[in-house]
Amino acid sequence: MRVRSKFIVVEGLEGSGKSSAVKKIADILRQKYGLVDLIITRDPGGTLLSESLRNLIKKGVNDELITDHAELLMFYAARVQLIEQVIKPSLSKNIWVISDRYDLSSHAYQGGGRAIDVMLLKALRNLVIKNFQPDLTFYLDVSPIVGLSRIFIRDTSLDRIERESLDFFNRVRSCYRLMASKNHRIITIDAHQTLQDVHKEIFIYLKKWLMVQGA
Ligand code: Z5A
Repeated sequence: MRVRSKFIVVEGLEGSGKSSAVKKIADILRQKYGLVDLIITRDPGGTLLSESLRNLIKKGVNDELITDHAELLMFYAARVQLIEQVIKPSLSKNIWVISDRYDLSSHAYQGGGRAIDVMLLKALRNLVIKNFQPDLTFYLDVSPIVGLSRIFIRDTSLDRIERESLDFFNRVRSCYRLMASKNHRIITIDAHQTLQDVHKEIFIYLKKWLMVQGA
């Protein structure tokens, strides 16, 4: 591919189909565009430290309450490590990066869900990641009831965040939708459709976007 490497992110509530969308995007880039230099990663995760933080965040430590601010800082610690150790070095070697979640998740879950002050989130983002943003984000929009029921069918043991209330996930979703409506680099896909239709929409948009990029 002649186009310089890009950073593409998939966002959404649990059960929105992010993981399969990430794989689909990679398949499209490899099979239809012959791209070989491509990695898939996830946030939180993608490095040893970030994967350890991911475990801590999801499982907690015994019964100790994790405060909202401690949780937020763990997400940013995991993210900065992923950016500096994996994402930026890959892009600089012209390797494309596709990530399951990124910074928008903190705004939706910690800002929307936990109601952490937006000024604090912005300050942290400016301090830690500055202007480093994805070239393109697909936001898979699904209602919490549909998303969580898909997850529950897959696995009946829920992690610390998945055990939050429906109100929490409704706030997360509202925040995602609001932010997607304000940013032209975030493409909303209706994830209530069949997986096949979701993937078809992703393909159509990606194809158009790549053409604009000169592919
Ligand atoms: N979090 C945060 O709070 N702040 C942050 O800054 C960041 C994250 C970065 C990460 O956990 C948790 O951290 C997450 C947000 C929070 N917490 N919660 N709750 P995770 O990575 O383990 O969880 P996840 O990101 O939500 O992944 P997931 O549960 O695997 O969801 P998914 O990737 O969207 O789902 P999937 O594996 O693609 O699909 C799930 C199932 O649904 C599967 O059986 C599919 O076949 C089915 N599915 C998906 N789409 C469809 C459609 N369209 N039709 C029918 N069935 C479908």
